[in-house]
Amino acid sequence: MTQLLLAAAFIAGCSASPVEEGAQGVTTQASQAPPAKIIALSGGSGWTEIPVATSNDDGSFTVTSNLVANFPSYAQQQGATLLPGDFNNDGKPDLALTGGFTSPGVPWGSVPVALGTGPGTFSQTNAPILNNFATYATQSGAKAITGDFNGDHRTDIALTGGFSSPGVPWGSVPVALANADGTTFTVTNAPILDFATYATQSGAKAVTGDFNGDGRDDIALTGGFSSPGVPWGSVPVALANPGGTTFTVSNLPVPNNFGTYATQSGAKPVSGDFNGDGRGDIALTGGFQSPGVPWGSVPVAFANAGGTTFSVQNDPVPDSFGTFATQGGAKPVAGDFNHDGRSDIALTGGSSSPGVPWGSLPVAFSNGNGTFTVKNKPILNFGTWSALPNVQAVGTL
Ligand SMILES: [Ca+2]
Ligand SMILES: [Ca+2]
Ligand SMILES: [Ca+2]
Ligand SMILES: [Ca+2]
Repeated sequence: MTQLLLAAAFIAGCSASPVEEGAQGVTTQASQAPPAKIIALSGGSGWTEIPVATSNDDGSFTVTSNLVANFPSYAQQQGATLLPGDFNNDGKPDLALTGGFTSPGVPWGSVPVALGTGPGTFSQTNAPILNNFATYATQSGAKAITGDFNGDHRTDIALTGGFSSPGVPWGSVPVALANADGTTFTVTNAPILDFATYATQSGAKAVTGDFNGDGRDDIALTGGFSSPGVPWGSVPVALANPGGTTFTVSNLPVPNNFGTYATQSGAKPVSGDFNGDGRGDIALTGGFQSPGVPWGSVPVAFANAGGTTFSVQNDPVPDSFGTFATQGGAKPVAGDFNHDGRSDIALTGGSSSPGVPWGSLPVAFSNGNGTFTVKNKPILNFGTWSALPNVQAVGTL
């Protein structure tokens, strides 16, 4: 299937402009059907398509892979990070890229966006972005995350964890708020002193979610060490203020060793609303309790009212999900894959042994109380594609 993608390169190159402009001219209204829950891939060498796995609600996925002008090649450029969202609020999943370099030392000055046009199809744009946002996205430590920070239902992009120079953390959080077209952004860069420093500490990973349920997405950090060997005992949270450009920061203790689990080898945080109460939560997968011994559970920190404290569950997860999550290349992707209002966790990119990619896609469907029901259905090519070098996977809508 890789060869098919490669063979299509010439077709994409010849037809790029007409396809792109034609698709952009279509202005359909949002479908009333429930939004698809998809996992998209990008970044594979030579790819000219965007592979998409659309959930069928039962743990199986329908896989498509369609040509998209330019975006797949941008995704292969150095530093490019794939981001999910619905940037124009039409109910169709979109993709964006930040952090790339045009050539060594020359950051992009734009944000490539692939707007969803239908099941598994996209229309590519690449509009300039101002105020150094594209440069910030390439600075040391910078990580791009997406969420609707101003609550207008269009996905926005924020950056955390960057250093303005060696040893000097940013003191601000750059935010790119999506404009109505979903392809251009309004950039701000307001101060957020302590939080910006926390985000640069060893091990810190940022996730987004609406932790206080006010309709604006917020940013949380887990996995950090306050000093070598000393895991955080808290979860720093930056709650988005009205307007989505400034944040109110808290840093309150988190119970039941969640802060320690988040620092254990292999642990990866993923955010979603795992109990369907309207507030974002944080789950951890992929960790080892000791060398060679994968977790047999999924720790979940459920946001309490207010969004600054969490209640932690750490219940056993069945069917080897904990082990799968530790296998080479496995990455958790959150989405509501069965449309029950609770976020679930899928694993992509794993290999059962070196050079043997999974032929299935494990999904842990949240039961809402910290436990999960696991499915692991065949998904042949998608498993192979997602395990290829440099491929990034994101879940959206
Ligand atoms: Ca969209
Ligand atoms: Ca927004
Ligand atoms: Ca919020
Ligand atoms: Ca929740």
